[in-house]
Amino acid sequence: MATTNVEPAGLVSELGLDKQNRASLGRLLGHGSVGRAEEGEDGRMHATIRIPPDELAWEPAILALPHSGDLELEIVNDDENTHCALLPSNGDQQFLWLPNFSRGTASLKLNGPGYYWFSSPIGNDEGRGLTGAIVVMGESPPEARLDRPPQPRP
Ligand SMILES: [Cu+2]
Repeated sequence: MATTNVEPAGLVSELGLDKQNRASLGRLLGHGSVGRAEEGEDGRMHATIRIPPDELAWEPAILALPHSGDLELEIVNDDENTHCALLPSNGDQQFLWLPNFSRGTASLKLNGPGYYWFSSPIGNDEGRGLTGAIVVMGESPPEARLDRPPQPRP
């Protein structure tokens, strides 16, 4: 369930995260690494996100999913402090407590492309950097598209 981390700027560009109206609405989360979820043979996507010691950052801070669907996400807290994870899942949220040197697994369902924020909303974790995004690539399903003429896109 490894997540591949590539040189951030290159992958941000490759995924189309640095241009309006491509994978997302624009450049966000200028700091931190980018990783991709892997497709499992079980039809689910898998990824691991770590909190490295003494950095107050998610690794990766931006997790890209190749398309919408189910994600098995393992979160590892290698820090000497307790953190937590508040994670998105189809309009709902899931919460994991992450005591120091612990790990937890969340099963998330993200059925549409877009940006989904996650964070550790305890203490001042968010203010110190524990915010991240799951970016779901791909187009909206036809039934979710507006019935209107094609719009100009840059
Ligand atoms: Cu797939």
